Amino acid sequence: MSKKKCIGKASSSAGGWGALKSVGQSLMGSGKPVKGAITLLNLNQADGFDCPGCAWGDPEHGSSFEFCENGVKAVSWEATSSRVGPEFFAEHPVSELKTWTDYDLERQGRLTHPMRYNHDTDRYEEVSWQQAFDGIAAELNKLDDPNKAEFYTSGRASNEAAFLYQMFVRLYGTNNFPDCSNMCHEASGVALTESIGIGKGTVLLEDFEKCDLIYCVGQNPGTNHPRMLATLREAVDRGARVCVFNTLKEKGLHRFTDPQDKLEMIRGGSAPTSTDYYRPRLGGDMAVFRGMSKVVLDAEDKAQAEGKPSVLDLDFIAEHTHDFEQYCDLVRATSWDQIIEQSGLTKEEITETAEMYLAADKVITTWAMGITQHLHSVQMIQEIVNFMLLKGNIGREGAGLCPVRGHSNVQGDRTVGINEKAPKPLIDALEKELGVEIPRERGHNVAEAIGAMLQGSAKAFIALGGNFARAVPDSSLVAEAFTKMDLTVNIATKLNHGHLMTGKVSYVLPCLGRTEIDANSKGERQMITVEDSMSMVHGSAGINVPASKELRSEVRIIAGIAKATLGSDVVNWDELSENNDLIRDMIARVLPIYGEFNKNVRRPRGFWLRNSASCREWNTPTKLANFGISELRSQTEWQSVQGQERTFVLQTFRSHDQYNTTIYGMDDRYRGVYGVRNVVFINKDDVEEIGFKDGDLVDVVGTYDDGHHRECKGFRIVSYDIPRGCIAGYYPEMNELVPHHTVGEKSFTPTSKSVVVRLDAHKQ
Ligand SMILES: Nc1nc2c(c(=O)[nH]1)N[C@H]1C(S)=C(S)[C@@H](COP(=O)(O)OP(=O)(O)OC[C@H]3O[C@@H](n4cnc5c(=O)[nH]c(N)nc54)[C@H](O)[C@@H]3O)O[C@H]1N2
Ligand SMILES: Nc1nc2c(c(=O)[nH]1)N[C@H]1C(S)=C(S)[C@@H](COP(=O)(O)OP(=O)(O)OC[C@H]3O[C@@H](n4cnc5c(=O)[nH]c(N)nc54)[C@H](O)[C@@H]3O)O[C@H]1N2
Ligand SMILES: [Mo]
Repeated sequence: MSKKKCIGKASSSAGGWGALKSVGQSLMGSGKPVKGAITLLNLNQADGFDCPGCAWGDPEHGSSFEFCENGVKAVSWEATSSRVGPEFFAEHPVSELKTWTDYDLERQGRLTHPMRYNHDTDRYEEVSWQQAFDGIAAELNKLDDPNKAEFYTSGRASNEAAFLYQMFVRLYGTNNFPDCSNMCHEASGVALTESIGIGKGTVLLEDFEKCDLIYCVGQNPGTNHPRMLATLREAVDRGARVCVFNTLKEKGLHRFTDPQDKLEMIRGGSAPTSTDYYRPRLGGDMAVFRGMSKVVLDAEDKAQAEGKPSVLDLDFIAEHTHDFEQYCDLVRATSWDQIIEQSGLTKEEITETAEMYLAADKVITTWAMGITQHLHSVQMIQEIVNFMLLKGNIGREGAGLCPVRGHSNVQGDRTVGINEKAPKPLIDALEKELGVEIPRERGHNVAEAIGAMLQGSAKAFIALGGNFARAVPDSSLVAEAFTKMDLTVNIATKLNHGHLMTGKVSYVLPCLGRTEIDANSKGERQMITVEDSMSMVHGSAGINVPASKELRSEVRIIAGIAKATLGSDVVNWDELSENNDLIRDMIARVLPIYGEFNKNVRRPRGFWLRNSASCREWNTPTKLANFGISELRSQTEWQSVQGQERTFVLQTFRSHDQYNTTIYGMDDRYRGVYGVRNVVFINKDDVEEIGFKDGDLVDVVGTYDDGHHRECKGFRIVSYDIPRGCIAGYYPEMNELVPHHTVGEKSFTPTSKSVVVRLDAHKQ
C-alpha cells in the first residue's frame, strides 16, 4: 500500500503488471507471509474451493485464478497468518477499536475464539462454544415475540449453512431475513420475477461465446468481476460488439491486459474489452432503453410501410408475451425530449446503439449496481427486459439477461430459502418435511429491519457473516440503534465495525472460511456448495489448516445455536451438523429443483439449476413474459438538482482496493487515486463553477429534510471525467449520506447510486 496520498496517473489498461503487483502485495497480507501461493493453486479446481471473490461463472475449473486480482485478494485476505485472539481483545477495549478504520480492524487477522462482550471491562472475553450457544438461546427465548429478532445473511454463506439457518429461524418463529441481497440485486429479482417468472439471469457462460452483441450496463467488471473482462475481450476479439453504458469511463471497460498471456505482458500490450461506450447520467438508463425501443419500433413501422420483413420477432411476441400493444403505445407516447433530458445521451447516440440491436441476431444484456441502486430500478430492469423481448432475445442460445451478482453465493442463499417473503411452495414443503407449522407472514428486509431497530422494536440481531452496521445507509444512526438491543451476535471470519456495535449481550463467533478444511468430529472432511450468477451449483472444499483449532463451520455454529434455542424434537441438529450430505438430502426433499443433489454436485463442473425462463416457460400469472408498463419518472434525481446551487447527485461505489466494507488498501489504481479514500469525483467544469479547485477539501452534506443531519467532512475534490451534475465517492465511508428511507420502489433497496447532496467549503 502506498503511504503517500496523491492523485496520479491511472493505469492505462486493466489487468496486466499492475494486477500482478497488486496480487504480490496481497499475498504479503498484513506483513506476515501467508500460505497464499499453495492456496491459490486450489482455487476453483474441481476438488478445490470456490473463489469467494465474486459470482461470475467458471469456464472450466482450474484456469481462472491467475488473472483474477479480485480472487487473489479475497483468498489471501482470508488465508493470512495474523490472528485476533483473546490476547488482542484483552489489550484493546472496544471503545478504542471503534476509533480504528475498517482497514485497520480487518487487517489484524482472523478471529480465533468465541468471544462475549463484558460491559464492565469494555472488552470482548473468551467463552466456550456451549456458553455462547446457551447465552444466545436464553436471550432469544426471553423475547415475547420472535418477530423482534432480525436474522441477517451476507452472501458468502454456503447453501448448507443458509438452508440450516432459514430452517432454524422459521422454526423459531419469524421470517425476518434481511440480507445483503436487499441492498444489492433485489431489484433484479423483483423485476425479473414479475416479467419472466424467475428472479435470476437466463444465460450460461457459453452464451457469451455465441452472442453478437453484449450491452454491459451500470457495472465495473475491471474491479468487481475481473474474470468477466476476459469474456468481454474474447467477444470483441471474435467480432461481437460490446456496448457499454456507464456514467464513468471505467478503465477495465476499455482495455484489458491478460496477466496469463506472457507475450502480451512483455510487450505491454492490451486488447479492447468494448467496442462502444456511452455515458448516461445517473439514473438515466431507463430513458436510454426506452429510447432504443422507440428506434426499434420506428424501424418496424418503416419496414411495414415499405412491405419489408419485420425487424421484430413477431412470432415470439405473439406466442410468448403479454401486453405488447400497450407497451408500443407507451413507447410512442414517450417524447424524445424527455428521453434525451433524462438519459443524458443524444438522439443520435441512442439511435446508433439501437441500430446495433437491429443488426444483431443474438444479444445479451448484463447489469449490476449502477442499475439496481436507484429509486426506479425495478422499472428500469423491466425496460431492459421489454427491449430484449422485442427481438425474442430471451430463452435462446447466445442471448439473454445477465444480472451479474456480487457475493459468491448470494444467489444460492436465496434459492435455499433466505427470503423474507416466505415463498408458499417453500413453506409448504418445509412443513411437510418437518411436520410442524411454519410462519407464513412476510418478515423484514434490510430497510424494515433498520426501521424496527431505529424504533426500538427489534431486540435481537444475529448476523451470518457480513458487516451490516457499515454496509447499510445512515450507518451512524444504525450503529447507535445496535447499542440499545438486547442481543447482538456476529458469525464472522474477521473483526469489523459491526462487531463493535454491541448490544446488552454480544457475541462474536469465529467461523471457518472457504479456504479451510472443514472436518466433522470424526475427522471426516465436509464439502459445501454455492451457486453462481449462471445458476451453476458446485462443490467447494477448503485445503488450509484452519486459522485456529477453535473455529467451527457456519453449519456447526448454526446447529449449536438452534439446538440450544429449540431443542432437538423437530430437527436432529447434531446429526445434520456432522454431515453436509444429510443437509443436501434435506434441501433436495424440500426444493426438488436440486434433484439428486449429492450426486449432481459431485460431477466435475457441478450442475445447472434449471431456469424456467431460459426454457421459455414463463411462471408468471399470465403464463407469458410480461412487458412492464411503466412511464419514465417525471424527474430523476439528476433532473431535480438542476439549477440548485452546489447540489449534485452522488453515486457511492467501490474502489479497486476493497471488497464491500473490507478495505484491502487505500489505492484506486484504475482511477488514479492513491493512498486516500475520502474523495469526491466531480466534473472539472462543475468544480470551477462552484468556486473550488482540484484537491480542495469539501464537506459533503445531505439535503433530505427529515430531521437527521448527514455529513461527510473534509473530502478531497478530484476533477474527473464524469457528467456534469453527477458526482461519485466511495462506500462505505459515504453511507453516512444515504438516507435509510429513500429506497427503490418495490425493491426496498437503498438508493446508493442517486443521493442528493450539497458541497460546502470544509469547516473544521
Ligand atoms: N473487488 C471487488 N469485487 C467485488 C466487490 C467489491 O467490493 N470489490 N463487491 C461484490 C458485490 S457484493 C457486488 S454487488 C458487485 C458490484 O459490482 P458493480 O456493480 O460493478 O459495483 P460498483 O462499484 O458499485 O459500480 C457501479 C458501476 O456502475 C456505474 N454506475 C453508477 N450509477 C450508474 C447509472 O445510473 N447508470 C449507469 N449506466 N452506470 C452507473 C458506476 O460508474 C460504476 O462503474 O461486485 C462484487 N465484486
Ligand atoms: N452506499 C453503498 N452501500 C452499499 C453498497 C453500495 O454500492 N453503496 N453496496 C451494497 C451491496 S451490493 C452489498 S452486497 C452490501 C454488502 O454488505 P455485507 O455483505 O454485509 O458486507 P461485506 O463487506 O461483504 O462483509 C464483510 C465481512 O464478512 C465477514 N466474512 C467474510 N468471509 C466470511 C465467511 O466466509 N463467513 C462469514 N460468516 N463471514 C465472513 C468478515 O467478517 C467481513 O468483515 O453492501 C451494500 N451497501
Ligand atoms: Mo452486492
